[in-house]
Amino acid sequence: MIANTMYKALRLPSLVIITLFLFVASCRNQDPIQITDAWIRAMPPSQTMTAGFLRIENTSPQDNALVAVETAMADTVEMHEMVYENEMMKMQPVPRIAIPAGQTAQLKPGGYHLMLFGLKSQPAENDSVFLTLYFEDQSTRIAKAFVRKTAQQEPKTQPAATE
Ligand SMILES: [Cu+2]
Repeated sequence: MIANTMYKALRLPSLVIITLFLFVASCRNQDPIQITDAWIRAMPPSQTMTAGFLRIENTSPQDNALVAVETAMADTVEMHEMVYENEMMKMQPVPRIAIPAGQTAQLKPGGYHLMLFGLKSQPAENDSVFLTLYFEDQSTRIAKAFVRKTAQQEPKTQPAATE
């Protein structure tokens, strides 16, 4: 009887502690940098370069920026922006792509994008490629990008799926 009462007395606080622990653990697992929709444009075999796109959400209260990208499948990766100059759209390298606190940087056709130069192999459609992303806060992420011919259609009625 005494043992049973003690057991009951112990049980409630330990449940609370476990719940708190799980809550803290789940907060810690939530990466403030969320990368979604990473893809590389499939190119004809004669091409030695291609473009890459992704969405980077910064859920933290600190500003951040993408400062460099690497992949094993290309000699170099540059970050580019599109600018309108002399009545023409042209692209040029940028040293960083800002991701302000609470905002999302969109790398997409017609805007910011990655350029992969010196492809070591020709990525086939539906292959996946790993990109190493370097951020201004000294952190690094690995993103899995799928090889596609065109941007995936944005769902009109539902929010985009997150990984
Ligand atoms: Cu470019």
